[in-house]
Amino acid sequence: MREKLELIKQNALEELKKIATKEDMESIRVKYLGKKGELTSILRGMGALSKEERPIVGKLANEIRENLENIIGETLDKIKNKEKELRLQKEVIDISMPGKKQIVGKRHPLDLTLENINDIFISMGFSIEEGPEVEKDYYNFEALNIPKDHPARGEQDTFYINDNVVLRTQTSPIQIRTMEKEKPPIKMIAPGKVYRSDELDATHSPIFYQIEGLVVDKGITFSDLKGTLQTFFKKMFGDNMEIKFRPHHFPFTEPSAEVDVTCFVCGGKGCKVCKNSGWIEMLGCGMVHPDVLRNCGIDPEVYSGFAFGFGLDRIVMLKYGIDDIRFLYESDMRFLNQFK
Ligand code: 2NM
Repeated sequence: MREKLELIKQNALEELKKIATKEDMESIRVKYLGKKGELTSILRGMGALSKEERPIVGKLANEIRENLENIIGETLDKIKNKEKELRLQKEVIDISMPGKKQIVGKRHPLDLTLENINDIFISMGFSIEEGPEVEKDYYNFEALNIPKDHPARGEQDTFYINDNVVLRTQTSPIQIRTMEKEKPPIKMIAPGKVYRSDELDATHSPIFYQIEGLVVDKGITFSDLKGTLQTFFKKMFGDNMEIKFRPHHFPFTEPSAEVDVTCFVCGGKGCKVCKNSGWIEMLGCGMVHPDVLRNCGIDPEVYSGFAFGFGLDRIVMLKYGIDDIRFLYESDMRFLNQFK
Protein backbone atom coordinates (compact mmCIF):
# COMPACT_ATOMS: atom_id res chain seq x y z
CA MET A 1 0.00 0.00 0.00
CA ARG A 2 2.73 2.35 1.01
CA GLU A 3 4.69 1.65 -2.15
CA LYS A 4 1.58 2.20 -4.21
CA LEU A 5 1.09 5.61 -2.62
CA GLU A 6 4.71 6.57 -3.18
CA LEU A 7 4.40 5.49 -6.80
CA ILE A 8 1.32 7.64 -7.26
CA LYS A 9 3.17 10.58 -5.75
CA GLN A 10 6.18 10.04 -8.02
CA ASN A 11 3.99 9.77 -11.13
CA ALA A 12 2.01 12.87 -10.21
CA LEU A 13 5.16 14.90 -9.62
CA GLU A 14 6.61 13.75 -12.95
CA GLU A 15 3.46 14.75 -14.80
CA LEU A 16 3.26 18.08 -13.00
CA LYS A 17 6.74 19.01 -14.23
CA LYS A 18 5.63 18.71 -17.83
CA ILE A 19 2.40 20.63 -17.82
CA ALA A 20 2.10 24.05 -19.47
CA THR A 21 -1.54 25.12 -19.33
CA LYS A 22 -4.33 25.57 -16.82
CA GLU A 23 -6.30 22.89 -18.66
CA ASP A 24 -3.48 20.28 -18.28
CA MET A 25 -3.36 21.20 -14.63
CA GLU A 26 -7.05 20.54 -14.15
CA SER A 27 -6.88 17.13 -15.82
CA ILE A 28 -4.04 16.10 -13.45
CA ARG A 29 -5.99 17.33 -10.46
CA VAL A 30 -8.98 15.26 -11.56
CA LYS A 31 -6.77 12.27 -12.29
CA TYR A 32 -5.25 12.13 -8.77
CA LEU A 33 -7.43 14.14 -6.43
CA GLY A 34 -10.84 14.05 -8.14
CA LYS A 35 -13.80 12.00 -6.89
CA LYS A 36 -12.67 9.04 -8.98
CA GLY A 37 -9.00 9.96 -8.73
CA GLU A 38 -6.23 7.51 -7.90
CA LEU A 39 -5.48 8.87 -4.44
CA THR A 40 -9.14 9.13 -3.58
CA SER A 41 -9.82 5.53 -4.43
CA ILE A 42 -6.97 4.45 -2.17
CA LEU A 43 -8.41 6.42 0.73
CA ARG A 44 -11.76 4.84 -0.01
CA GLY A 45 -10.27 1.34 -0.01
CA MET A 46 -8.74 1.78 3.44
CA GLY A 47 -11.53 -0.19 5.08
CA ALA A 48 -9.82 -3.34 3.97
CA LEU A 49 -6.68 -2.53 5.99
CA SER A 50 -5.88 -3.68 9.48
CA LYS A 51 -6.44 -1.41 12.49
CA GLU A 52 -2.69 -0.87 12.88
CA GLU A 53 -2.08 -0.03 9.24
CA ARG A 54 -5.04 2.24 8.75
CA PRO A 55 -3.77 5.40 10.58
CA ILE A 56 -0.31 5.07 9.11
CA VAL A 57 -1.52 4.72 5.51
CA GLY A 58 -4.20 7.32 6.12
CA LYS A 59 -1.64 9.81 7.38
CA LEU A 60 0.66 9.15 4.47
CA ALA A 61 -2.18 9.46 1.94
CA ASN A 62 -3.29 12.77 3.45
CA GLU A 63 0.26 14.06 3.42
CA ILE A 64 0.58 13.16 -0.23
CA ARG A 65 -2.76 14.79 -1.01
CA GLU A 66 -1.78 17.95 0.79
CA ASN A 67 1.58 17.90 -0.93
CA LEU A 68 0.01 17.50 -4.35
CA GLU A 69 -2.57 20.20 -3.66
CA ASN A 70 0.21 22.61 -2.70
CA ILE A 71 2.25 21.87 -5.78
CA ILE A 72 -0.81 22.16 -8.01
CA GLY A 73 -1.63 25.50 -6.42
CA GLU A 74 1.89 26.84 -6.88
CA THR A 75 2.16 25.60 -10.43
CA LEU A 76 -1.20 27.19 -11.24
CA ASP A 77 0.08 30.50 -9.87
CA LYS A 78 3.18 30.21 -12.03
CA ILE A 79 1.10 29.51 -15.13
CA LYS A 80 -1.17 32.46 -14.41
CA ASN A 81 1.80 34.78 -13.90
CA LYS A 82 3.34 33.65 -17.13
CA GLU A 83 0.10 34.22 -19.03
CA LYS A 84 -0.19 37.69 -17.52
CA GLU A 85 3.38 38.49 -18.53
CA LEU A 86 2.69 37.40 -22.09
CA ARG A 87 -0.49 39.46 -22.21
CA LEU A 88 1.31 42.55 -20.92
CA GLN A 89 4.04 42.07 -23.50
CA LYS A 90 1.45 41.85 -26.25
CA GLU A 91 -0.49 44.90 -25.04
CA VAL A 92 2.51 47.15 -24.59
CA ILE A 93 2.04 50.67 -26.04
CA ASP A 94 4.89 52.10 -28.04
CA ILE A 95 4.77 55.74 -27.00
CA SER A 96 7.43 56.59 -29.56
CA MET A 97 5.09 55.74 -32.47
CA PRO A 98 4.03 58.78 -34.56
CA GLY A 99 0.41 59.91 -33.91
CA LYS A 100 -2.44 59.80 -36.40
CA LYS A 101 -3.06 63.22 -37.99
CA GLN A 102 -6.50 64.62 -37.14
CA ILE A 103 -8.31 66.35 -39.99
CA VAL A 104 -9.62 69.65 -38.66
CA GLY A 105 -12.61 71.28 -40.40
CA LYS A 106 -12.44 74.83 -41.74
CA ARG A 107 -15.03 77.60 -41.57
CA HIS A 108 -17.19 78.03 -44.69
CA PRO A 109 -16.61 81.38 -46.45
CA LEU A 110 -20.35 82.19 -46.23
CA ASP A 111 -20.27 81.58 -42.49
CA LEU A 112 -17.05 83.58 -42.01
CA THR A 113 -18.43 86.59 -43.86
CA LEU A 114 -21.82 86.36 -42.14
CA GLU A 115 -20.13 86.42 -38.73
CA ASN A 116 -18.22 89.50 -39.83
CA ILE A 117 -21.44 91.26 -40.91
CA ASN A 118 -23.35 90.19 -37.77
CA ASP A 119 -20.54 91.56 -35.57
CA ILE A 120 -20.67 94.94 -37.30
CA PHE A 121 -24.44 95.24 -36.88
CA ILE A 122 -24.22 94.09 -33.25
CA SER A 123 -21.64 96.86 -32.66
CA MET A 124 -24.20 99.31 -34.09
CA GLY A 125 -26.89 98.16 -31.63
CA PHE A 126 -28.82 95.74 -33.85
CA SER A 127 -30.17 92.41 -32.61
CA ILE A 128 -30.00 89.29 -34.76
CA GLU A 129 -33.32 87.53 -35.32
CA GLU A 130 -34.16 84.18 -36.88
CA GLY A 131 -37.28 82.56 -38.25
CA PRO A 132 -38.62 79.50 -40.08
CA GLU A 133 -37.43 78.61 -43.58
CA VAL A 134 -40.77 76.94 -44.29
CA GLU A 135 -43.04 79.95 -44.02
CA LYS A 136 -46.69 80.90 -44.34
CA ASP A 137 -47.67 82.63 -47.57
CA TYR A 138 -49.02 85.41 -45.35
CA TYR A 139 -45.62 86.24 -43.78
CA ASN A 140 -43.65 85.79 -46.99
CA PHE A 141 -45.97 87.81 -49.26
CA GLU A 142 -49.32 89.05 -47.98
CA ALA A 143 -48.11 91.02 -44.94
CA LEU A 144 -45.35 92.55 -47.10
CA ASN A 145 -47.83 94.16 -49.43
CA ILE A 146 -47.05 91.75 -52.24
CA PRO A 147 -50.37 91.36 -54.02
CA LYS A 148 -51.66 88.07 -55.42
CA ASP A 149 -50.74 89.01 -59.03
CA HIS A 150 -47.18 90.19 -58.26
CA PRO A 151 -44.56 88.49 -60.48
CA ALA A 152 -42.59 87.39 -57.37
CA ARG A 153 -45.47 85.04 -56.66
CA GLY A 154 -45.21 83.14 -59.92
CA GLU A 155 -44.55 79.43 -59.69
CA GLN A 156 -41.25 79.99 -61.49
CA ASP A 157 -39.83 81.83 -58.48
CA THR A 158 -41.39 80.31 -55.40
CA PHE A 159 -41.24 76.78 -54.03
CA TYR A 160 -44.77 76.06 -52.82
CA ILE A 161 -45.32 73.43 -50.11
CA ASN A 162 -49.08 73.95 -50.51
CA ASP A 163 -51.46 76.87 -51.21
CA ASN A 164 -50.63 78.57 -47.92
CA VAL A 165 -47.06 77.46 -47.22
CA VAL A 166 -43.83 78.26 -49.11
CA LEU A 167 -40.08 78.06 -48.71
CA ARG A 168 -39.33 81.68 -47.78
CA THR A 169 -38.05 83.68 -50.76
CA GLN A 170 -36.64 86.43 -48.53
CA THR A 171 -35.98 86.91 -44.81
CA SER A 172 -38.49 89.75 -44.42
CA PRO A 173 -41.05 87.33 -42.89
CA ILE A 174 -38.71 87.40 -39.87
CA GLN A 175 -39.15 91.19 -39.70
CA ILE A 176 -42.93 90.83 -39.91
CA ARG A 177 -42.93 88.25 -37.10
CA THR A 178 -40.71 90.52 -34.97
CA MET A 179 -42.89 93.59 -35.54
CA GLU A 180 -45.97 91.51 -34.64
CA LYS A 181 -44.61 90.48 -31.25
CA GLU A 182 -42.44 93.45 -30.24
CA LYS A 183 -43.18 97.12 -29.77
CA PRO A 184 -40.86 99.76 -31.29
CA PRO A 185 -38.05 100.67 -30.93
CA ILE A 186 -37.01 97.75 -33.15
CA LYS A 187 -33.47 97.52 -34.50
CA MET A 188 -32.75 94.15 -36.01
CA ILE A 189 -31.17 92.20 -38.81
CA ALA A 190 -32.52 88.91 -40.19
CA PRO A 191 -29.82 86.79 -41.85
CA GLY A 192 -30.65 83.38 -43.30
CA LYS A 193 -31.13 81.00 -46.17
CA VAL A 194 -33.80 81.76 -48.75
CA TYR A 195 -35.16 79.71 -51.65
CA ARG A 196 -36.11 80.48 -55.23
CA SER A 197 -36.75 78.02 -58.02
CA ASP A 198 -34.19 79.57 -60.36
CA GLU A 199 -32.33 77.55 -62.95
CA LEU A 200 -28.93 76.73 -61.44
CA ASP A 201 -26.01 78.48 -63.16
CA ALA A 202 -22.82 80.39 -62.28
CA THR A 203 -24.76 83.26 -60.67
CA HIS A 204 -28.04 81.59 -59.61
CA SER A 205 -28.61 79.00 -56.91
CA PRO A 206 -32.06 77.81 -55.71
CA ILE A 207 -30.72 78.34 -52.19
CA PHE A 208 -28.79 81.43 -51.15
CA TYR A 209 -28.30 83.77 -48.18
CA GLN A 210 -29.96 87.09 -47.50
CA ILE A 211 -29.49 89.66 -44.79
CA GLU A 212 -32.30 92.10 -44.20
CA GLY A 213 -32.31 94.96 -41.74
CA LEU A 214 -35.13 96.85 -40.07
CA VAL A 215 -35.31 99.88 -37.80
CA VAL A 216 -38.65 101.15 -36.48
CA ASP A 217 -39.12 103.97 -33.99
CA LYS A 218 -40.65 107.42 -33.64
CA GLY A 219 -39.10 109.90 -36.07
CA ILE A 220 -37.04 107.50 -38.20
CA THR A 221 -36.18 109.14 -41.55
CA PHE A 222 -34.46 108.36 -44.84
CA SER A 223 -31.29 110.05 -43.54
CA ASP A 224 -31.13 107.46 -40.72
CA LEU A 225 -31.17 104.81 -43.46
CA LYS A 226 -28.37 106.57 -45.33
CA GLY A 227 -26.23 107.02 -42.23
CA THR A 228 -26.72 103.41 -41.14
CA LEU A 229 -25.73 101.97 -44.52
CA GLN A 230 -22.81 104.40 -44.86
CA THR A 231 -21.48 103.37 -41.45
CA PHE A 232 -21.95 99.68 -42.17
CA PHE A 233 -20.06 99.70 -45.48
CA LYS A 234 -17.18 101.75 -44.09
CA LYS A 235 -16.84 99.28 -41.20
CA MET A 236 -17.09 96.34 -43.59
CA PHE A 237 -14.84 97.42 -46.48
CA GLY A 238 -12.89 100.44 -45.20
CA ASP A 239 -13.19 104.18 -44.66
CA ASN A 240 -12.88 105.03 -48.34
CA MET A 241 -16.22 103.38 -49.18
CA GLU A 242 -18.93 105.64 -50.57
CA ILE A 243 -22.56 104.76 -51.26
CA LYS A 244 -25.07 106.23 -53.67
CA PHE A 245 -28.84 105.82 -54.01
CA ARG A 246 -30.90 105.26 -57.15
CA PRO A 247 -34.71 105.43 -57.07
CA HIS A 248 -36.38 102.02 -57.29
CA HIS A 249 -39.65 100.27 -56.44
CA PHE A 250 -40.52 97.60 -53.89
CA PRO A 251 -44.06 96.75 -52.78
CA PHE A 252 -43.05 96.84 -49.09
CA THR A 253 -41.20 100.18 -49.00
CA GLU A 254 -42.07 103.73 -50.07
CA PRO A 255 -39.96 105.50 -51.17
CA SER A 256 -37.58 102.74 -52.27
CA ALA A 257 -34.03 102.81 -53.58
CA GLU A 258 -31.22 100.64 -54.82
CA VAL A 259 -27.77 101.30 -53.40
CA ASP A 260 -24.42 101.10 -55.15
CA VAL A 261 -21.17 100.99 -53.16
CA THR A 262 -17.61 101.84 -54.18
CA CYS A 263 -16.15 98.77 -55.92
CA PHE A 264 -14.20 97.10 -53.12
CA VAL A 265 -12.12 95.14 -55.61
CA CYS A 266 -10.51 98.17 -57.32
CA GLY A 267 -11.40 100.87 -54.79
CA GLY A 268 -13.47 102.76 -57.38
CA LYS A 269 -10.81 103.15 -60.07
CA GLY A 270 -12.63 100.77 -62.43
CA CYS A 271 -11.99 97.06 -63.06
CA LYS A 272 -13.47 93.93 -64.62
CA VAL A 273 -15.67 93.25 -61.57
CA CYS A 274 -17.40 96.68 -61.63
CA LYS A 275 -17.32 96.81 -65.46
CA ASN A 276 -15.13 99.93 -65.20
CA SER A 277 -17.88 101.92 -63.46
CA GLY A 278 -16.17 102.02 -60.05
CA TRP A 279 -19.50 101.03 -58.44
CA ILE A 280 -21.09 97.74 -57.42
CA GLU A 281 -24.84 97.28 -57.06
CA MET A 282 -25.29 96.12 -53.51
CA LEU A 283 -28.72 96.31 -51.96
CA GLY A 284 -32.34 97.39 -51.98
CA CYS A 285 -33.90 99.54 -49.29
CA GLY A 286 -36.55 102.07 -48.42
CA MET A 287 -38.94 103.44 -45.82
CA VAL A 288 -41.27 100.68 -44.58
CA HIS A 289 -44.65 101.03 -46.33
CA PRO A 290 -47.37 102.29 -43.95
CA ASP A 291 -49.56 99.32 -44.90
CA VAL A 292 -46.81 96.91 -43.80
CA LEU A 293 -46.52 98.64 -40.41
CA ARG A 294 -50.31 98.56 -40.06
CA ASN A 295 -50.38 94.83 -40.92
CA CYS A 296 -48.12 94.27 -37.91
CA GLY A 297 -50.17 96.37 -35.50
CA ILE A 298 -47.81 99.37 -35.61
CA ASP A 299 -49.45 102.77 -36.11
CA PRO A 300 -47.75 104.49 -39.09
CA GLU A 301 -49.03 107.85 -37.78
CA VAL A 302 -46.82 107.39 -34.71
CA TYR A 303 -43.95 105.29 -35.98
CA SER A 304 -41.83 105.12 -39.11
CA GLY A 305 -39.05 102.77 -40.15
CA PHE A 306 -36.52 101.88 -42.78
CA ALA A 307 -35.57 98.47 -44.14
CA PHE A 308 -32.89 97.09 -46.42
CA GLY A 309 -31.88 93.78 -47.88
CA PHE A 310 -28.83 92.33 -49.61
CA GLY A 311 -27.40 89.03 -50.71
CA LEU A 312 -24.52 87.44 -48.82
CA ASP A 313 -23.36 85.16 -51.65
CA ARG A 314 -22.46 87.99 -54.02
CA ILE A 315 -20.38 89.74 -51.35
CA VAL A 316 -18.54 86.49 -50.57
CA MET A 317 -17.91 85.85 -54.27
CA LEU A 318 -16.55 89.35 -54.87
CA LYS A 319 -14.47 89.28 -51.66
CA TYR A 320 -12.75 85.97 -52.47
CA GLY A 321 -12.80 86.15 -56.27
CA ILE A 322 -15.15 83.17 -56.59
CA ASP A 323 -16.64 83.15 -60.10
CA ASP A 324 -19.30 80.43 -59.67
CA ILE A 325 -21.94 80.38 -56.90
CA ARG A 326 -22.09 76.56 -57.08
CA PHE A 327 -18.74 76.36 -55.27
CA LEU A 328 -20.53 77.74 -52.19
CA TYR A 329 -22.98 74.82 -52.04
CA GLU A 330 -21.16 71.79 -53.42
CA SER A 331 -18.90 71.13 -50.39
CA ASP A 332 -15.87 70.30 -52.53
CA MET A 333 -13.03 69.84 -50.01
CA ARG A 334 -10.46 71.26 -52.46
CA PHE A 335 -12.47 74.50 -52.45
CA LEU A 336 -13.35 74.56 -48.75
CA ASN A 337 -9.79 73.87 -47.55
CA GLN A 338 -8.69 77.25 -48.86
CA PHE A 339 -10.59 79.15 -46.14
CA LYS A 340 -9.78 79.55 -42.46
C1 2NM B 1 -35.29 94.61 -49.37
C2 2NM B 1 -35.40 95.87 -49.91
C3 2NM B 1 -36.21 96.80 -49.27
C4 2NM B 1 -37.48 94.82 -46.40
C5 2NM B 1 -38.67 95.34 -45.94
C6 2NM B 1 -38.96 94.67 -44.80
C7 2NM B 1 -40.11 94.84 -43.92
F1 2NM B 1 -40.49 93.67 -43.41
F2 2NM B 1 -39.79 95.61 -42.91
F3 2NM B 1 -41.12 95.38 -44.56
N1 2NM B 1 -37.99 93.79 -44.60
N2 2NM B 1 -37.08 93.89 -45.58
C8 2NM B 1 -36.76 95.19 -47.60
C9 2NM B 1 -36.87 96.47 -48.10
C10 2NM B 1 -35.95 94.28 -48.21
O1 2NM B 1 -34.54 93.62 -49.93
C11 2NM B 1 -33.94 93.82 -51.18
